[in-house]
Formats: sequence, structure tokens, C-alpha cells
Amino acid sequence: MNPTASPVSLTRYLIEEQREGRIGPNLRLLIEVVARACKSISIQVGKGALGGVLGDAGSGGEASINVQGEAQKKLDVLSNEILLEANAWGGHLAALASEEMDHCVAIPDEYPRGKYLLLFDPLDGSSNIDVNISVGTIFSVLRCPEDVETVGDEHFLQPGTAQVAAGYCTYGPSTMLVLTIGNGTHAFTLDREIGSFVMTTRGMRIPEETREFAVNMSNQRFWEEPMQQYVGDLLAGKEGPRGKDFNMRWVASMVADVHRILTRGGIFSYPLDSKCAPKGGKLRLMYEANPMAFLVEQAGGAASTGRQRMLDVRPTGLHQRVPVFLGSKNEVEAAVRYHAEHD
Ligand code: AHM
Ligand code: MG
Repeated sequence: MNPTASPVSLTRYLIEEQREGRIGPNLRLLIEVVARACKSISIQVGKGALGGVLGDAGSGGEASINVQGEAQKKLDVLSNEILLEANAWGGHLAALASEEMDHCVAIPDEYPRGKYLLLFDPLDGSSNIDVNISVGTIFSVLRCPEDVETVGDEHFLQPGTAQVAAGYCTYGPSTMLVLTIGNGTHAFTLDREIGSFVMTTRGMRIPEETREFAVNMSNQRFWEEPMQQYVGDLLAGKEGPRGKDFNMRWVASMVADVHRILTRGGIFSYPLDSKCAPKGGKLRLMYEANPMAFLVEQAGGAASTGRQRMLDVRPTGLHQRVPVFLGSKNEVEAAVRYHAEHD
């Protein structure tokens, strides 16, 4: 950011995009509302142990379990409620779907119904909440098909190419919102003194080449053959077929790992393994993989399941899981080649 130029707030950026005809007033409002909810979540996350919001949700010693069969954290539930409440009454949405809810929820009849569908993972990286490591919110926006009377899960089952906006908010040392409306990927940092997001990178670009990979290596023995070979060759370094040494990073918060990759390059993967294979993968297509794939492609990177471009996957379920490879273009293409050669 040029410190002498006047800062561009998220509001100003969105108004300028609206003037250029790239978004309408309802999508602008929707993104503003999501950003406002992210500010509230950021405040809750920032309170940490002082806010009484750490630990598992549930009562009477019984853990609360979500549709994925995972124990919910208090902050998962709180973040979900913040996003639901913020988006209920604005008139911009027809329905919402979340990692924390079995099915989508339609906007209550008492409010006007809008033409967009919003999907989100309210607080991704739950295993990091209690240990004060970055977590984040991921969201994806679709158009609601026309002439739909009662919105149901099936109306959300659109490929990633149909997304009209996507983004994430990372709650780290600083809170940052990274957004695309299909015209580049831009980063906004929360200025806590004035309470607004200010653009700090216009047009993020992921370097095409990288020497850094992100994967949970403890799953190595469960991976498929092409992944074994691919990572084996990365680890072989300069002496191996890839001819260079690779570094490894794994935060175990997808938002933080993807943010690093958008900032300095790298490849992120959560491949198929024999533990998650029955479910199709670990990460969720609709509110984790697709929005990240849209952001990464808009920044010049690539995103794939290892066998197909992520954004082309035809969804079959709201909570469907997929293998994920995303980041620096040439490296994602290399990982895809290992799969193609093996299949
Ligand atoms: P969550 O949505 O339940 O938090 O799970 C998704 C997270 C991702 O943020 C991260 O990349 C991955 O799970 C970490 O998995 P693992 O604990 O197997 O390393
Ligand atoms: Mg998640």
C-alpha cells in the first residue's frame, strides 16, 4: 500500500465496483453485512480466555455435535449465530447454509426475500481456537435460481464457477478480509481504531513457481499412490526429480494456510486418504474448497481435486467433501500430473 495515497475502505471499493457495473446494490449490501459480522466475530475471537468463549459447546457435560459429526466449539456456535442474525433482515438473501447446520435456512417470512444464497464456514480451523492460533470465516455467494418458491438444499448445488463472490476473514495478529467478486482478489485489513476494513493489497498475485508445500504429513501412510509419489519427490529435494529443495508449513487452519499462499505462493493440499475416502475427502466443497478456489484462481493460481478443476465439480450435497490442491499454478499442475500419470 502506498502510505501517501488516501486509503480505500471496503465500502469505497464496493461502491466503485457498483459504479463500474460489476456488482449491484444487493450484492454490495450482502458483502458489507458479511464484513460487519466478521468484525463482530473478530471481537469475540480476540477476547480469548477473557470472554468465556473458549472450549466446547454443549451443556451438562454433553458435547454439542454438528452435522459433520464433529464436536462444536463455543466460538463455532457463536460465529454461526452472528452470521445468521446479521444476514436475516437485510433483504439481500433468499437462504443461508453453514457448516454448522444440517440444512439451509430460508429467510424468515417477516423479512423481504433477496436473490442471493450465502454459504459459510463460520469459524474454520476449530482445532486452533483454544490454543490462540489463527482461525477464519470462509464464505461463498451464489444466485438463487429464479421462480423458486421454497428454497431448499438442492438450490445451492451449483458448481463453483457460478459463484458471484467469495472470501474469507482471517483472525490472526491482524484481522484481514480477502475478497473476490470475479475481478481480482483483494485484501483489506481491519483498522481497529476506526472500525473499518481498509484495502492493503489490490490484485493479489500468487507466484506461479514455489518451493513451499502445506500438507498434514501425519496422514502420509494413508494417502493414495500418486500423492505418495508426489510428496516423496518434493522431499527428495535438489537430488530428486523436482531438482529443488522444498520447505513445509502446516497451520491446520485452511484460512491461514491459504492466506500465506496468496501472499507468498505455495501449494496447499488435503488429499484423499484411506481415512477420509469413504466421505470423499476432508474439506467441504461448497463453503471451503470452492470459495478458496475462486480466490486463488482470481489471483493467478490454480485449484483442483487432483483430477478435475475444483470450480467445475458438480455438487451432489451441501456438505460434500473433496480432495483439495490449490495455490501456485505450476505446482498444482505438477500435482495433477502425478494423478493423471497414475490413473
Ligand atoms: P474445520 O472446518 O472443522 O475446522 O476443519 C477444517 C480444517 C482446515 O482449516 C484445515 O486445513 C484442516 O481442517 C486441518 O486438518 P488436520 O487437523 O487433519 O490437520
Ligand atoms: Mg471448516
